[in-house]
Amino acid sequence: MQLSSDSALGALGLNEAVRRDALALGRPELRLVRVVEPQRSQARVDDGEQLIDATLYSSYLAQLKSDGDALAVGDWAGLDTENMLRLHLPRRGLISRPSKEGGTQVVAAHIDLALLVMGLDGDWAPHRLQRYLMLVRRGGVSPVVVLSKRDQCDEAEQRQAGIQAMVGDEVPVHAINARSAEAVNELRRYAAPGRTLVLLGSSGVGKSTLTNALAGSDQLTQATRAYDGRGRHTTTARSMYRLPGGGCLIDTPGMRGLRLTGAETLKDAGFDDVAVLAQNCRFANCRHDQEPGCAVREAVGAVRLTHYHALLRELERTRSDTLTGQRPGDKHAGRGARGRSSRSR
Ligand SMILES: Nc1nc2c(ncn2[C@@H]2O[C@H](COP(=O)(O)OP(=O)(O)OP(=O)(O)O)[C@@H](O)[C@H]2O)c(=O)[nH]1
Ligand SMILES: [Mg+2]
Ligand SMILES: [Zn+2]
Repeated sequence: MQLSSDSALGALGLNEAVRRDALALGRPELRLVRVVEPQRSQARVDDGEQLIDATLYSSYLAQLKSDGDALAVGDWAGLDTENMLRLHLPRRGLISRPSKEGGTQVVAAHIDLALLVMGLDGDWAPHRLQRYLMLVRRGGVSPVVVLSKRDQCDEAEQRQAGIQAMVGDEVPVHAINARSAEAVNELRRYAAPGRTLVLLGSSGVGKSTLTNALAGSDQLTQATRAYDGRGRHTTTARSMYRLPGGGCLIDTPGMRGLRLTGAETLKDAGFDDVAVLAQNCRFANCRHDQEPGCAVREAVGAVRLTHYHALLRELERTRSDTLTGQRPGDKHAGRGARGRSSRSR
């Protein structure tokens, strides 16, 4: 594949792994481009130097359709001399969600970091944030929590502390007013050449406001925007913007009804420590509830433990046997382990 200059592609978010994939592919007739805004059979792509309106080559489109797949924003793709897209590279850092039809829908590809935005106003729903966390971690993407509308909430600090307790110390949690300059300064640290960020969260939480502030307002005019029923601008397509310091940011439309697939694990939710601690509970089938000699209840804070139990119930409802993967110390591994005994470890 042909690659434009390292600095041009770095500004587009190209990292070493993708670069290697592109070079390993051969195909000297194709140029490496990044998908900025996909449509059904067309896509706006960036080759590092310019934006190009490309068309998906018929056999590539047919292949995608038969796989129940689609080109995604953030995909790295191969463009021929006729501005036809011929393929996309293997996806790393993938955000995908269960679709209504029972398959999966790719939300964004080649993502390094996801900014999970939740409003401190009426949008408040910690269990939903937990779902986003699992979705993101499952795709190999690091999460950062952004609590917006701090100016609309009197108890922002307590709520931020509560969320921090829920997600654990490894996940940064910011409480910001998306319309302030200070928000930009706080979040800008996550941008870097060779890195791609995505904004995820419900409609109206301030994703586009943040995009606007981080990427520069002139870029937002590129986005497909429409008024929703309440006379408000709402994002209708996923699009990618370059950030001034290098790297890029993908703005997405608000997700509705984010469901679990059952394939999520407690590890994805950041509860891998519970399984380890549970090895020291007195009872092998300890639910870490009222049992005497529970090692988890002592070590895990009350807030996190409440979220742990809520999530466990939710995951059990999805009747997944993936959840109960036979990780050492996971005392919930018994159920669902049947039928997988042939799989050696
Ligand atoms: N007061 C206040 N208003 C905010 C904040 N963040 C966003 N808003 C306002 O909330 C409204 C919705 O913001 P958007 O940025 O369009 O929300 P979005 O997340 O992009 O919404 P969708 O595109 O529908 O998914 C706008 O009027 C913003 O100005 C905030 O932190 N404080
Ligand atoms: Mg928006
Ligand atoms: Zn216990």
